[in-house]
Amino acid sequence: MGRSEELFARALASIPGGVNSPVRAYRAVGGTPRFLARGEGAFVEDVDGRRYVDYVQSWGALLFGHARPEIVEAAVAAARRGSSFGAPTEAEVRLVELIAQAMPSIERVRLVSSGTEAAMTAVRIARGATGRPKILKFAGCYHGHSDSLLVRAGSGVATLSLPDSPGVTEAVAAQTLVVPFNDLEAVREAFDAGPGSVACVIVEPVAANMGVVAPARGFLQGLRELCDQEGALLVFDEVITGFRLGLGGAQGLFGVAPDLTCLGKVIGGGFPCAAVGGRADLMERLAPSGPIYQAGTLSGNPVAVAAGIATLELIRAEDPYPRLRDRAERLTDGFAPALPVTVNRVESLFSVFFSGGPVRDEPGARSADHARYGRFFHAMLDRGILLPPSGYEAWFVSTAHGTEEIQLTLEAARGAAEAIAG
Ligand code: KE4
Repeated sequence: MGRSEELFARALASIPGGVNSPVRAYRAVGGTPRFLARGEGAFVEDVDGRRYVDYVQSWGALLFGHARPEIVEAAVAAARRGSSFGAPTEAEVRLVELIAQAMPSIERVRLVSSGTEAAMTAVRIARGATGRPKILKFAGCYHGHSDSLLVRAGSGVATLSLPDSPGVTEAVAAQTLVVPFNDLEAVREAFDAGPGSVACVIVEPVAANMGVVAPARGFLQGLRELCDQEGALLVFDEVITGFRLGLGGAQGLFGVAPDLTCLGKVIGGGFPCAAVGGRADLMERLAPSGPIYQAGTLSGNPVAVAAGIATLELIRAEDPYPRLRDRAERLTDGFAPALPVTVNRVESLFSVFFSGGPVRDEPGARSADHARYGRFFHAMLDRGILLPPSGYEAWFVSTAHGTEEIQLTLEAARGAAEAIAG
């Protein structure tokens, strides 16, 4: 038995499911999760000393790979000055100015500690600002685990939504409408079913939690127009796409300005920092400027903020996006001959479906062969490549993924394709 197995057995005796976030338990792909000991650039090393090219990259937080020196040194220096004050600091102002400079729709920013908090706060701002009770989300999109957003579609668009977890009440679920991604007609029907009742539409502008699914042509602009017609707010959850698809995120790439934006992952550089931002007239409703309450002991934490500033300054200095796109393109182009897969890619963000046809929404993602993805995952793991342990997750390249890492991955993929054939 290796040390991962030993540690997993120990962890199961003290942590629910042995992990501190469900996807890490490998339930979707089977087997024992690899316990990791260290990361460096594109690589991670497990507790048995095995090295892997890593395409999880802390679920997209690490644009520059593991342990990028400038980011680590910034965090260490900040920690040496005191890890947390619970008081305002200059660094927080600097970070939110860097964010606002990158995304013109963002006039004010409130820093929080997780994407869940950012999305939860955006929903509260929308309800508080509009006085409307309902929110609308899309099947297959994930916005963290706050009650209002752990809701799935009922049998039909107009029928009541259902809790997507025990502990979420039917009363809460009833206030969240869930419609198919990329379906503007369903959004229009949902608005018509309850005129004046929808506070906001919240969407991952490029879905990345059902695997990657791009917005259909005109979809995001259509949401903007429908929200304007209906007096609802448009919320872009850019926790993954923000500073991943480009300096301006998805809103910059597609030219659609939301009223509120959720950010996370990259802006913390691997440390717990997330944000909700947007129009000043909306954000100023947050306490203490306005009556909508929101708070957090570690919001704007100096160590996390230092890592975030270092990350955003590296982005400005290096413009990583052409390289990231090139790496992803060479990888996904290289897969085609070796694997019977559908690859959905937007810039450097992509995922791989073992599916015979296109994947444009959650049913399409669900119809892919996820058992085969599990076999592929393990065949690649055996060949030194660590993929996301679920076919519903995006793959993340970093600037540390160079030609050698791409070649290693493509060679492994050819071997894995043979191993899982049939
Ligand atoms: P956190 O609360 O996990 O920081 O962020 C929630 C969240 C919000 N919005 C989007 C678009 C997200 O993708 C996430 C979290 N992403 C998952 C991976 N798909 C994090 C990994 C995990 O749950 O362990």
